[in-house]
Amino acid sequence: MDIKKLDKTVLPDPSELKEEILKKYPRKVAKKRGKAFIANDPDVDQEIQANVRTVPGIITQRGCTYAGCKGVILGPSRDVVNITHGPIGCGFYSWLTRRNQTKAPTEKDPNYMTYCFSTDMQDENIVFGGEAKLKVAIQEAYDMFKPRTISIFSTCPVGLIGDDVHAVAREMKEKLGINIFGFSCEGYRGVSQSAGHHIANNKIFTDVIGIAGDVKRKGKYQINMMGEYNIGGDAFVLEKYFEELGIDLLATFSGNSTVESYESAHGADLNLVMCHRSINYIADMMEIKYGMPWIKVNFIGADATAKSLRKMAEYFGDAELIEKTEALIERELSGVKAVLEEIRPKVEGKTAMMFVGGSRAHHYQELFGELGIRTIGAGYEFAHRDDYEGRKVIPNIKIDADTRNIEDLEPVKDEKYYRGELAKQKADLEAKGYAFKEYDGMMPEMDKNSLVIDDVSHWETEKLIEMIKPDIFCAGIKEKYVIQKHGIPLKQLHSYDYGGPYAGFEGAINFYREIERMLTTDIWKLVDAPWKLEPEIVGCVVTE
Ligand code: CFM
Repeated sequence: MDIKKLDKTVLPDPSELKEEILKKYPRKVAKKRGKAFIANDPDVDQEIQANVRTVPGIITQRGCTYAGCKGVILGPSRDVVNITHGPIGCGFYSWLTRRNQTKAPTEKDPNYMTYCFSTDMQDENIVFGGEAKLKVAIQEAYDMFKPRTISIFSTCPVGLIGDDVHAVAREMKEKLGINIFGFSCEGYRGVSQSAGHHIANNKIFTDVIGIAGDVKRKGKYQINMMGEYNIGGDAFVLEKYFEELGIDLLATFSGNSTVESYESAHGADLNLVMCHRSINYIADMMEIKYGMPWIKVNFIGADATAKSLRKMAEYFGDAELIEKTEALIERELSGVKAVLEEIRPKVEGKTAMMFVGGSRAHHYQELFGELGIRTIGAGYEFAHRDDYEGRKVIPNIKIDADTRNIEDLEPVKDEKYYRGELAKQKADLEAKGYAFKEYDGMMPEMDKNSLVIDDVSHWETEKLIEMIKPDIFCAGIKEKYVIQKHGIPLKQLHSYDYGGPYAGFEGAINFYREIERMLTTDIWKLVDAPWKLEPEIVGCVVTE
């Protein structure tokens, strides 16, 4: 069933609009920003500038390397004590208050996600060094919680003063006999949180995955789900589907997960990659070391979910599994279709813009497409060119000093745990046209003349609103109230505005209803930007 039927009228050429926005900048800045600002043409290979430093002074929506490492990748695992080595603000603001949900099987199972651990560095530690304080913090956390794993996250000052978190980790690991490792993920280490993803991927790969050694098989089909962070309970929905299909989910990186589960993730037969940006490194490295292939999936959107489930079943090739998968899809899609028939006529033809992270600005276009809403502008905050243009451009991506700053590991085949039969299965399927390790990126799927903008700035966002006025805007909390004051509803796609889940079929239904609610209310017509009604600054001039 093709539930998408987009209006294919060609959008107007946005070149003038682009000029208008860029002309405010100094010449050099305009030239640089211009390369990140594309009038899309899906039939032509266009290069976008991505993953480069934001021009100082521009208000970006990006986060820091520490945020990507701690907040995104390791944060959602519940059985690890994540210690922020740094001033208290870094720990406080990365406290997981943004709805990475988790469910420990019993009350006795560890769940440290509600806590915030920090060494609370003071001036004195900055001057005389913070290693001693870090050791005390690790000891204290160990005495209190007896966790199986402790990890340490470096913040900016740690890198500046040269504390060796890795040496401390080694010493305390030896002393306490549990797994302890540190991350050199100082906020400034990369151009955005994307660097933090890479750093986290590396350490999880070297220090966690596979350390369980020999593990007994759980069942016939074993998978890992990668790049699914359980925002709003998305992972719970997918877990239900896997269970129904008789698929054993060994580990999810990292929504609703435990570090303990990563230790035996090398037993999977297949890795599913949801957020390509944040986790492709581990997927690639696991294939080299253990032989398990990976496929890109997308569980945002009903059609996309069906396609991804089918692709997974096809990989295993078992008739019974394929039949079960088809039954699940048929049952769920009939529910989806009923809701869509009710909602789509009310919102069809509206327009959306979305500027989010490193994967959602693409994935969520599926859901809007199903509603007949057209995405006329989209971009990522910190993605790389491959997330826009597809993995085919990876060999051509220029390696700059900022990228070189992050280590590229060179894994080798694991003599004991490499699964030769999986590599063979992959080759057989590939011969039949099945695509592995493939991601075409966002731009080929967007309409001609839609705007694609990387690292959109605050100024540009306001201009887009003023000049284009989309019916709905998707971004995060930093943009939300500015946009809404312009009379345009903003749907947060980082925290889901405390709604969700939006993954899978039931998630799609939740999303349709939410968008209907936001688009059909009259409240936005009543909003006028406050500065239009009253002057922002009042002054007076006194003359004699
Ligand atoms: Fe991947 Fe993410 Fe995202 Fe991301 Fe993020 Fe996020 Fe995101 Mo916010 S890992 S790239 S660094 S899907 S935190 S769970 S919502 S920006 S689009």
